[in-house]
Order: sequence, then structure tokens, then C-alpha cells
Amino acid sequence: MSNLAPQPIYRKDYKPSNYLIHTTDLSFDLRDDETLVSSKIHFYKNPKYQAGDNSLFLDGIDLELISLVIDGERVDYELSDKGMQLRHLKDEFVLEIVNRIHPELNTSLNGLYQSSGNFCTQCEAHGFRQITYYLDRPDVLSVFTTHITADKRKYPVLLSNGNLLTASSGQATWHDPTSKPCYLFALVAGDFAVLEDNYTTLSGREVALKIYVEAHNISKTQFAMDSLKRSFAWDESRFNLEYDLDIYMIVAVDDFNMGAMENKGLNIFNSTYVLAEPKTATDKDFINVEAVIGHEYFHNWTGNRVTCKDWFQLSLKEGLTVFRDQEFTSDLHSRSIKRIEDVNALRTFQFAEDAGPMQHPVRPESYIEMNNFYTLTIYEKGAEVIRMIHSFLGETGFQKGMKLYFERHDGDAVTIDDFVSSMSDANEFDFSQFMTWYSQPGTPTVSIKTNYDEISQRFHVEVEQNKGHDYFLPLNYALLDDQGHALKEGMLTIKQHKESFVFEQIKSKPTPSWLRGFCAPIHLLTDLTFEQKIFLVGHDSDAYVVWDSAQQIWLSLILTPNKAHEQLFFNALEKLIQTTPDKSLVSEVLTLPSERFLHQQVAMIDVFDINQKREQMAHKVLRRFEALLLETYNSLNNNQAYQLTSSAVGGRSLKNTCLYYLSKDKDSGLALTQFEQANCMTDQIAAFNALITNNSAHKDQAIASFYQTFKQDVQVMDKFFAAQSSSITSDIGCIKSLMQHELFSFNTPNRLRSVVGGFTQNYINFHHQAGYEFFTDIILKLNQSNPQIGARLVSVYNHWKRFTPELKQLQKQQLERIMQSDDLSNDIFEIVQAALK
Ligand code: B3K
Ligand code: ZN
Repeated sequence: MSNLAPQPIYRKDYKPSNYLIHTTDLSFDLRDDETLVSSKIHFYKNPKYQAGDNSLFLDGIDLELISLVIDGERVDYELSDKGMQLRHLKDEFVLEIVNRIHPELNTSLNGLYQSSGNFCTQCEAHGFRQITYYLDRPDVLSVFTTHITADKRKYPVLLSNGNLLTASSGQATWHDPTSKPCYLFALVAGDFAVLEDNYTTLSGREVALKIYVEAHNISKTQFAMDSLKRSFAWDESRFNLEYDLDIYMIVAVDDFNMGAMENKGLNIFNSTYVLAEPKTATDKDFINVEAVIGHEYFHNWTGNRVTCKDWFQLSLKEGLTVFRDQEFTSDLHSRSIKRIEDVNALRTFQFAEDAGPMQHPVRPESYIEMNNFYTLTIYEKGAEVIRMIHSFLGETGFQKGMKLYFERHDGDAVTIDDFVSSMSDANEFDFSQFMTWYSQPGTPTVSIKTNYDEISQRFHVEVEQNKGHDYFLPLNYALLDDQGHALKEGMLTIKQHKESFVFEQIKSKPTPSWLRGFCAPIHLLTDLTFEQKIFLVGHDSDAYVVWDSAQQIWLSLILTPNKAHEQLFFNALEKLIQTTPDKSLVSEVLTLPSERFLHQQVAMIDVFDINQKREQMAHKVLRRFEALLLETYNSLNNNQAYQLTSSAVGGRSLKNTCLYYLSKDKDSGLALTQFEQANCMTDQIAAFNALITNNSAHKDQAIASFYQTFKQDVQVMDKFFAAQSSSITSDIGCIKSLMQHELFSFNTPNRLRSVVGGFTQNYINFHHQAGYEFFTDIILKLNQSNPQIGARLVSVYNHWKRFTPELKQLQKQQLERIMQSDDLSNDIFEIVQAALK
């Protein structure tokens, strides 16, 4: 590493730009071996910021400047590896630049690059500066006109934001009438097929809807189109928000660092979140496609029309938009299952992030590489914070707040405070104490102690927060009688470090149900007994509490086996399987906590011990329930025509949970039969996983047949690779041969994530010296080709200090090895230095 360590950027250093931009005219000449970018930018002095001299720094990275004039005249400038300094400028002027870039060589997948031979862009957060010199910051908005020239045979489709002004062969000009920051700029040029439809908004605007994909994928786009129309309709009915342009385009590309990007009027998607048909996509894939299509669409208001003043406010758009997409999925599918899945992901991944070296507040104070802050904390914890605001205000109050937010800020770049003030002012609700949720990192712990006094018929509750904390939070509860009926239910408002509540006229000792719906992102410690938790599993009407109580029981039985408790719990499970109509819920309850989650619950991570203990529990479930699991499996294995209804999804989910257990001990033949006869990917991949993970005699046959059937399908092949690389039956030799496979591609993030990301989840084979060394070599290669993906992957070492001494030492050595390497990218440097601290 060089001596000059990268320096953080601080939120406190924010200054408005001294210049703003009226219009940005861009012209792209796309060629095989270079692209010429010409820009004509009309600058004017920021009327709100007249201080300072008339100089301007324009961001620019990896650009070759060809020419520059201001108002038609040559001027002096200084170039550095970060951009261009201009001085002695007029208050208003037009800058014209021509520069050269090389999208054909761009493997970072930021800025302008190629995917499957087509051109596309990714500009958030700082990609535009890899296209041309510009004020690459979200609070400088302008009107863009984009002219594209390209070889018409190779690139018949030429797209950019807004409306098409003119098009002739090999040329197109687009004009976006809405002012936007450059991170929302997009350009696409390529050979695509298109699925077209239209939507009429509430106020009667006719919007043309277009989904562009590579021609061979066109048959897999109908679900995405239907999801898009559902997104338009849902945002109108639930949020009273309409779309504002005459065209909405989605382009799917195979090479993409993230899920998708909400560029104004021209979303660019990782093809995984567009393409779906039952034969190749699982139920979860379908629901994810719909959620991501919704998420990007919802950004049009929460993100695009009202954007962020600086990148520290990222959760302003992301937390809010995740909350909106969660509600979208909940309104369209099973609300309770969506909540359980989201909470499970939050507690498994975000809680770990919040307890690790990269912990940061929902509004961070500094960053080295902004791309490292597209985190679970910004997105998922950010959404939980919005959910708490929603809990305090209720749906009507929340919508009043949203209305005021748009009245005040439509067209602006604003802060999280502006959002919360709108919520506060519209409802006369004081959120000042609530702001700790945005400023304080870490997951709060809340303890509850109760006492029932039979004589006075009072139920006393004491709620205490950790270490002097006084988070402001909602606490949903119910007090249940011995039939599970709620004697009292509601929301307690917690504001102080320690609070007491008394419930009067409680005729017998109740079982409390706490944190219903997981109404706050906290660790909750209660004084519930084992028996009470079992009671909640069998009786609570709140699905989250049912699931969470079962999770707590699984956890204790896996980590500290107890025969008597196990019997009690298994009896309750038996009843649950036999009587609960919601198959998805039964499936969730029957699913053991993941290894990843278990790792968080122990003082020191012994990967092998945890793997073994969890496997032992799976075998105990099988021994106790074999007959019932088989009966349930058979009753659900009906091969009905594929439907995505909650009941059909629940049926498949429970069936495949049964299959998981039934395939544990022996080759029952069930998995092979299901694999051969499956009519949808949900069943196919579940059977494939069962065959691979349990070293079935049919494993090789399954691999060969799966490959033959699906080798043309990129999304299915990602599953094929991930299933193998994450299986404990695949050692490092297998991973190396997967990387030699003809379909492996190092520069395609989805494929790399499926093989290398999968390997890091292969707890038996990843965690030893050779596994770590092999992985670190990959990180060092990514440091050159795609540091953003490298930084994501290297985070697996973040928890090294919590492992058993030998593994801890080995991981530390790898982190040091990375730190010592030359030319470390900011992305990887930031993660590794935080881990080593
Ligand atoms: N806003 C984009 C993410 C951009 C990622 C930058 N590294 C997708 C989304 O959240 O909708
Ligand atoms: Zn988003």
C-alpha cells in the first residue's frame, strides 16, 4: 500500500456548490475501441452561495481530455487524478468539453461499460465522473439532453432518460424535461427485444411501458411487466402518487453490481430481477422481481423527485423506498410471512453489521468509499426506522406527513431532518428524541421484567434499556389469557431509560406477547419461561411472535440440548403442523435458525461445532416426525399447475421444508423423484439442493442432468453454481473446478457471487488456511477489476475476532496480507482497515 492512506469525507464538511447547472447537453459517439463524450454545460453562480472566488472543481476519473472551451474560448485548467480545477470564471458561462473513455475495457461496472456487448451505465453514487467532467453530487440538478451515435447494426436500440426527440438510423436524441442530478443519468445502446404495454394514470396520462432484454429472454418478461403495472397502481392507491413522464423503460443486463438502478424513466436492472417464469424462477425469485420492480418505480417519488442533499442522507431515499416496497409486497402477498422474512434477514445480517467493524448510524458521519455504504443499515434498518414513524402516526398520519413532504420538497435535494420535520409538522408529533435512531450505531437492547399480583389483580411491567440508552420506540404488546385470547393489547411508548407500566384488572396471570410484528429493531430480553414461549408458539395470533418464540426455542435446544424441553417443544410442533392452516407459517416455524444466525448467538464462533449441533437437531426432528413429515409432504406434493397465490407458495414452502428433513438420513428417493418430475424451479432447486447437500448416490447424475436442461439459462446456472459451492460436500477442489467451468465468468458479478460468495457460506470447507488463501487471491484480483464487488466479498472477514483462536489468527493474516498489497482500492481499503482496527 502507498503511504498516502485514503482520507474520509465528513458529513460536517458539506458546503453547497458555488455553481449550479441549468442544462447539460451530452453527445456520445460509441465506437468499438473508444467512446467520445462531448458535453455542453450551462453553469450559473448559486444565488444562495455567493461566497468564495469564482473557481470550480469538476469531478473526473480515468478520463482523457481532448478539448475544453468556455463560451467558445480556450481557458487554463489544472488536471489531477480526481478531476479538473477551473478558476476566474464568470457568474454564468457555457463549458464545452470533449473527452475519451473506454467502456469496452471497463470491468468496474461503474460509469459507462459494456455487458454482453451492449452499452449501459451505472452512475450512482459516483459513476458519472467516469463519463465526463462534472459536478458529480446529488444536490446539483439540471435538465439533460442526450445525443447518441452508434453503429446501427450492432446497436439498433439507443436509449436515454426522458422523451425521444429524434431518431434516425444509428442516432437518437433524448430530452429529459425534469431536472435531475447526474447520478440518475442513464444511457443504453444495444441489440434488444422489447415487451411493450401501457398504463393510464389516475389523472389520465398515457404512459408507454417498455422492457428491453436480450432477444432470447423475451418470453420471460411478462411477470415483470405485470409487476410494473401493479407498482403504478399501488403507488396511486396507497400513496396517491402518480408517474410524471410519458414513457417508462426498463433494461435488463447480465453484468450489474447491484440489483437495479432507478435512473429517471430508464431503469437499468440486473437481469435476475426482471426475468421470471415458473420453470426457471422460484417463488422467492418471483416475489423479489416484483419487489425490485416496485422499489425502483417507487424511487421516482422517493429518490428522484425528492433526492438527497448529500450521500450521508442516502437512507432518506433508500430506507423510505424499502419501507414502501415492503408494504407493496405485504399488501399483495402474505403480510405476516413478508414480515418474518424481513425480520429474519435483518437480525441475521444487519444486526451482525451493526455489531461489527463497519457499524455505522443510519445517517453516517463519514465515508471513504460511498459504495461501501449501500448497506443493510442504510436500507433495512433505515426502513425499520420509517416503520416506527409509521407505527407512531398510523397510516393516516403517515400519509399526511408524506403529503407535506412532497408539498415542501418536490424537485429538491433534501435531508433526513427535512423528512422527519414533515412527519412531525403534519401531525404535531415531536420526533426530536427519535433522531437517535439516525445518529446512533448499534442495535439497542431492551429488557422487560414482569410481576403479577394476584391480590390486586395487577400486572406490573418494567422496561429497561441498555447502558444509559433512551431510545424512543413503540412496543406493541398483548396480554393473553390461558386460551390465547388478548385481555389487553396495544402499543406502549418507550421514551426513557427505564419505564414502568401497570395493567389493572387482570384476573389471572397472563402470558405477555411482546414486540408484536417486530415493531422496533432491537434485541429484546424478556422473563418469559420456556413453557410460556411454547404457549406463544401454539396460541399467539401474531405470526411474528409465533415464529420468534420458536426461533428462541430452537436456539436454546441447538446450543444447549435439553431432553425435557425438546419433548415439550416437539409436542407443540406436532400440533402446529397438524392444525395450522397457514402452511408458510408452519414452514417458517419448522425451519432451524441459520448457521449465520447461530454464529451471532455464541461468544466464540466454532463453525464446525455449530454446523454439527444444527445437523444433530435436524436429525432429531427427522427421527421424531418422520411419519408426519412424509404424510405432510405427500399431501402437498400435488403437482398442480403453477400459481403464485399465498396458499400455493405456502404449500410448496412447507413441502420443501419436509423434503429437507426427509432427505437428511438416507436416500429416500423422494428428492430424486421430485427433481425428475418438478414442474417449477421452486421444487426443482429444493430437490437439487437435497441431492447435493446430502451426498446422495444420485448427486452426480443430478448435476449432469440439471446442467443439460438449463445450461442456456443464466439465472438457473447461477443457482446451479451457488448450490454446489455452498454445499458442505464441496471442498476447495470442487470450488476450483467450478471456477474452471466453461460457464464461469470472473467479470460477471452474479456468477462470481454464486461461486465465490457461495463458497464463503460453505462453513465446513471455507474455514481453513487453504480456503482463506484461495479467497484472498480472488479479492486481490477483484481489487484491480471490480473493487466494489471485492469490498462486498471481503467483508466476510469482518467478524474474524469472534472465531476460535486458530481461525481468528488465520483470518487476521489474510487481512494483513490484503492491507500490504500495492494499489489497494478505496473500497477494499476501507473495509479491511476497519476490520483490523
Ligand atoms: N440506488 C440503487 C443503488 C445504487 C448502488 C450504488 N453502488 C439501487 C436502489 O437502491 O434502488
Ligand atoms: Zn433503492
